[in-house]
Formats: sequence, structure tokens, C-alpha cells
Amino acid sequence: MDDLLLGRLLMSIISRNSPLPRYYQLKEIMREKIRGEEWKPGDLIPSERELSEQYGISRMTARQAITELVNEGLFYREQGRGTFVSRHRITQHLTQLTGFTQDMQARGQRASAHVLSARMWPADEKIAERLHIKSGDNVFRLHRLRIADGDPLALETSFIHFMGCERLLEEDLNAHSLYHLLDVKYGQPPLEADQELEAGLVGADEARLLKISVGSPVLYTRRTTYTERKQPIEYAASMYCGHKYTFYTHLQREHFVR
Ligand code: 16G
Repeated sequence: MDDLLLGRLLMSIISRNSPLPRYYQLKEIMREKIRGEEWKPGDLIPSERELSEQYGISRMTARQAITELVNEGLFYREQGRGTFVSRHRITQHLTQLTGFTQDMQARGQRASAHVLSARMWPADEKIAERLHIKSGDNVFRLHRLRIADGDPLALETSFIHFMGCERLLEEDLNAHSLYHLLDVKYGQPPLEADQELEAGLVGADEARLLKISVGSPVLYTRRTTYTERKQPIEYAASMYCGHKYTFYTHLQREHFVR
């Protein structure tokens, strides 16, 4: 038997004599299956029961290995369907101001939205502060599930304010880009933004919409977007599926003195 074949075979057996814990060995075996493309992005992986039978380990050990790979982002769980190999992540650059549709188009994907609600809404104190308006002023509130090629990626709640923003009630925001409309139709081009990121775990309602398991990791973002003369036009609170995104930023050291 050649070394490569022997290596492959050894990589698919859990050794009882190894100092490495069994869950860890199973993790390495599954990692190898992804590396070797035996398991491809989007593939359903075997259940805990199947893995425990196949490798002669307890279901708890199989569960631990799967959970750790979910937490590392290599797998993701879908409620009631099972665990899948993660697809290639979407990289969002944190140095350029782009909208969802623009991001997806740049990747050759078709962006869409499922509008969950769109209405006028009195701003509370926090939103009023972000949009530089008075608490109780009416803003256009838009709650959307964002989808790329049929895959739900994020939930976004936008609060938009400019003179005449109620005209947005008539727009078809399932099909059209908000940023494009703001720029081209309403003369409010999104030019710059302040954005915060925070880690969290998804709750039951959002998990159902995003088709992920309750408690999966998500990334919360809060973005205030400005038009000319730093006039705020949108405050958006969004939730991105943790296993589908990488946020990238280039850093440069200022005033480097040796
Ligand atoms: C981005 C923005 C969101 C904005 C949307 C417009 C973040 C982190 N992102 O997803 O604020 O409403 O783009 O997308 O909040 P659209 O032009 O496709 O409607």
C-alpha cells in the first residue's frame, strides 16, 4: 500500500490508543473530507447517529465534534433538516460603502429581498439621535430579509428620513435596491457611513426566517448612512448569518516610530 493511501486510511479511523481525544480525531477526519472535496459546500453531513455507528464512538462524542465545527464556521445547521458543509463565505469590505445589491452583483449573484414590513413609524429617542431628528418624527421603517440566489443571508431593519421619505411606501422594495433608489430617484446618494459590529446568537423568530438553528452565531451591525454634508439618511440594524460572512478591513499603522 502506498504512503498516500495508508495516510488516507489512517485519517479515516478513530484510534483508541491515540492520546488525542476521540471528538478531536473525528473533527480532523471531517476536516479532511472537506479538504479532499469528498464533502462539498452545501452537502448534508451524516447524522450524529450515523457518525457514531460508522466510527464506533458515542453520539455525544459525534455531537461535540459537529458542534465545534459549527462554531468554527465549517458547518451550519438548518432547523429540522440537518447539518451542512458551509458555502464559501461572502467577504464584505469595511472600507467601502456598498449596499447589499451592489455587493451581490459584484460576486455575480442575484440579490433580492423579502419585505417583511414597510411603513411610516415614529422615531424613538435612539433612532432620532442617529438621524438628527426629533423623537416622534415620522421615518420610513423597512424590515427586509436579504437573499442572494435564493439563500437567506441577513435581516435588515432600516429607518430612513429625508423630506418626502413617505414616497418610499409606493416602491417595490422586494425587487429594487434601496441605495439605488435613494441615489437615482430621490437625490439622496448614500456617501459615507458609521458602522458598528457585534457578535450574538440568533433568537427563534429570526432563526426561522434565516433558515438556521436557534442559537447559531450571527453578526449584528448598526450602520448610520449619510448623504451630502454628512446629513444622516438611514439608520440600519442588521443581522448577518455568522457562517456566511467574513468582514475584511485593511489596517495601517499610523506614525510608526522605530
Ligand atoms: C446594506 C446596508 C443596509 C442598506 C442596504 C441597501 C448594513 C450593514 N448594510 O446591506 O444598511 O439598507 O445595504 O441595500 O447595514 P440595497 O441597496 O440592496 O437595498
